Amino acid sequence: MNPANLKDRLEARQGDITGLSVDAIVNAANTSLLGGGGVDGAIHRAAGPELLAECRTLGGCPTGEARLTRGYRLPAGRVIHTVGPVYRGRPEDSRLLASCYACSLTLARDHGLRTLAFPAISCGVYGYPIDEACKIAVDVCAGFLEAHEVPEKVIFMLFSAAHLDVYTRCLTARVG
Ligand code: AR6
Repeated sequence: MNPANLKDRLEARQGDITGLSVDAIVNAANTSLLGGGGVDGAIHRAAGPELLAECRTLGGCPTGEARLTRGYRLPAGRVIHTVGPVYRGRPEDSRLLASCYACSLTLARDHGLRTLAFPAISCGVYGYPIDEACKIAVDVCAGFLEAHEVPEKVIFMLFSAAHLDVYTRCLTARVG
C-alpha cells in the first residue's frame, strides 16, 4: 500500500452518521445491543425496528468487541455495533477503546466493507475525553489502513464543530 494515499483514506467530517451512504457505519452501543440514547438511539430510529430484532438474536457484546448487522432502512448497508468503555481513567480504558476500533476495522475487512464511518466512540455519555479518544481512534485506524487495503476509506463523523476541530488537528499531525 502506498503510504502517500493514507491522507486520502482518512477523513473527518461534521454531521449525522445516520445519513451516510457508506458500506458500514459504526454504532457506539452498550453491552446489551438493545438500543439506547445518543448515536445508538439515532441509528435504531433511522434503521427501523428490524435492526432491534436482529440485535436481539446476537446475545449482547462485551466491551471492546464488535458485532455486524444489516443496515435496514439506513443508507449504509451494514452496522458494526461496538461497545466502548465507560471512562474512569484506568489503563484498561485506552486498551478497550483501541480494541473497539481494531475489532470494527477487522470485521469490515473480513466482510469486504470498503467504506466505513465511525462516531466518537465513548465520547458522549461514557465520558471519554475527546483529545485522548481521538488520538487512539486516529492511531488505530491509520495503522490498520497502512497494513490493509480494506477498508479503503474511513470517515470520522463528528457531531460537533469542537470535536471536528480536535480530529482535524490530530489527523494533520498523524497523516499530514
Ligand atoms: N451522528 C454522529 N455522532 C453522534 C450522533 C449522530 N447522529 N449522535 C450523537 N453523536 P454517545 P457513548 C455523538 O453518548 O459515549 C448510548 O445510550 C455524540 O455527540 O452516543 O459511546 C448507548 O446505548 C458523541 O460525541 O455514545 C450506550 O449506553 C458520540 O456520538 C452509551 O450511549 C458518542 O456519544 C454509549 O455511550
